[in-house]
Amino acid sequence: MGSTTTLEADATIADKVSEGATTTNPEVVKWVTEIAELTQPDQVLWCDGSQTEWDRITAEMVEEGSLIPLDKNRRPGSFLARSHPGDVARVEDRTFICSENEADAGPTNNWRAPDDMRAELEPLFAGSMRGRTMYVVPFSMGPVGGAITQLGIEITDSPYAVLNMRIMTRMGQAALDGIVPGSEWVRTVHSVGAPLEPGQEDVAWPCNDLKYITHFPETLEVWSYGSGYGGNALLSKKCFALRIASVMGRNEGWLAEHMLLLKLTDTANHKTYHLSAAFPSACGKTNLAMLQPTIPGWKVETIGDDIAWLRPGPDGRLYAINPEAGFFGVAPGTGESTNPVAMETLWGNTIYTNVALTDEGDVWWEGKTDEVPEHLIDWQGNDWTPDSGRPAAHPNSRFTVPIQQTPTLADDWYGQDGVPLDAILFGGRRATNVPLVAQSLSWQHGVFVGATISSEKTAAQEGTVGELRRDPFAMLPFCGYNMADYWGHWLDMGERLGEHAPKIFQVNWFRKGADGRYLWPGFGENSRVIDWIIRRVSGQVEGRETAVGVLPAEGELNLDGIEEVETELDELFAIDPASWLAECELTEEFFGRFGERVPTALRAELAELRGRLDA
Ligand code: GTP
Ligand code: SPV
Ligand code: MN
Repeated sequence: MGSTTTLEADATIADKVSEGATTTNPEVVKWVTEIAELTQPDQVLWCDGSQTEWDRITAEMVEEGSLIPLDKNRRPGSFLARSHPGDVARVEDRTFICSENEADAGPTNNWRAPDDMRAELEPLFAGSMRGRTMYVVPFSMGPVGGAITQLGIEITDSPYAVLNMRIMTRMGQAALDGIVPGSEWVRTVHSVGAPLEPGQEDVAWPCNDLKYITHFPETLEVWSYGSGYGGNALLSKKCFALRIASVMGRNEGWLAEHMLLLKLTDTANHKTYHLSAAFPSACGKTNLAMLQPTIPGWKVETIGDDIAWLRPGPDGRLYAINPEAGFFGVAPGTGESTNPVAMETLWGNTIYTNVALTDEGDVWWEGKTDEVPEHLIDWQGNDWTPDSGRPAAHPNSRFTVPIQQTPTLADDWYGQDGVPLDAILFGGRRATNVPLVAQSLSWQHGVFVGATISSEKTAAQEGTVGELRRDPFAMLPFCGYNMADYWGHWLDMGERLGEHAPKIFQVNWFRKGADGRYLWPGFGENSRVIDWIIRRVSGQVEGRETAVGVLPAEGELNLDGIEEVETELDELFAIDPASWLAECELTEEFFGRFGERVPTALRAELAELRGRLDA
């Protein structure tokens, strides 16, 4: 069990640590002491990630009314949390990259000078943990000691964040032991920004109207204030593993990506392949990571669903790990028919956020079952019936579940050195224009495709759902440095990998017909597209070259059993030169935002695409 330290008088925190997670690293002790002096919590708890600690924190939260225990027979070890109605998604307009130079943050990020931001944050964090416990959460991203692994500590006053971090990361003593004097590790601080006066009663989901999600890439720090929501509060995730890690990767020659990771086995000859895919938030990563093929001949195993770190290995190939240890997945739309693997994974030990509660003490959300319950308590705690005229679960409601509960988990998730990638997919939600699948003509063309991806906005971030926006590499909200430099880094990676470079594909599960229906059945049927991709990678099919890339040639896409889709194929693969040329205009405008920093290779790709479309 973690040890509690009361911050009083003479003794230092180090003196008072006697059990649980402990460290003799003076750098860590000094930093924790400084943060405690700034934020003035009632007590400091060094977390060890144990079951005992979990049991105690969940019991306290249930007692205080900030967690609802679910029925033990239906969802053992599982809880429901309801957020403040204004704290349900990432806040991109309150997210800042505080690099020394504004140009290093680039035009797609909000920027503040580090000193200015520190000055702005200081009065907010001063005393922000008063009346609360300050938790010190050491964690490892990737297996401790792994070739691509990184370590960090999150200080937080949110027990909800602590529980989620225990699921999402390898948390505890082993991680803390890896943080030795002089080693590189990431310092992250989180406060919900809701200090309690003596005697003041707490609310179920403390947060502050004022929010700051700030990143200091040069000093490897994250400071997050005012929100309890996943991506704003679980600092290992988007803040560290993408925004800070992307900068570390640029400096050290690797890549931090918003990607799922999966393993494919061709069951006839036992050949294995590995694939990663970058889709924007709520655009199908979790679903593809847990794919159940509807065609014979393939076994799919899951390695990761949201973040992948990619690094060239000693043999010159590109190796990938999933640095996380759990899923923070979108609940709505997850059901037996769409994602049975997720449903099985969610048998227990899960924290649900903003889903509905059934009268039996189980959870429900839109799409979980075809049959809609007659009565529920909705995500805001109100009575709900099917004719209430509003969703029972928030569209961005989520589950947090340990990855080790996934029935399809690949052994590779445990591996120290990652898996070699054969193919990389880029995708988005596009009702028009973008074909079901297209292979890029080269690595350079693939980087152009990734750089120019656009997608309809989802509920994963504050803003207007459905609005089309550029989301390069699905990293628009997550790239911690100048996006144009990031494209350059990808081009450099291609040079370095040479003939070992994975093949790059663009996919779109979301194309719609004139009647507004999806043309492609999606979900398990996406295995047909993956099948074609792997047959391209292994040189078994030719495809046909078009202006936008190589598409499946007549008969190459396996449609056995879904012959009715045959009639949609023309529309699914239609390439309208006029609309593509119009997109090229927008791409030129988009590149214009980055000025001279856009790699010339990408401008050349744009010119070549226009040439092919004109031909
Ligand atoms: P983040 O966790 O936000 O990064 O998202 P994600 O990319 O992991 O998204 P996820 O897999 O959870 O999918 C989000 C939504 O897309 C869900 O509502 C799914 O039902 C829907 N979805 C996923 N795959 C498909 C598909 O192949 N076709 C269609 N039509 N919808 C899909
Ligand atoms: C996303 O929005 O891409 C997520 C959820 O994966 S969060 O961790 O909240 O960013
Ligand atoms: Mn994500």
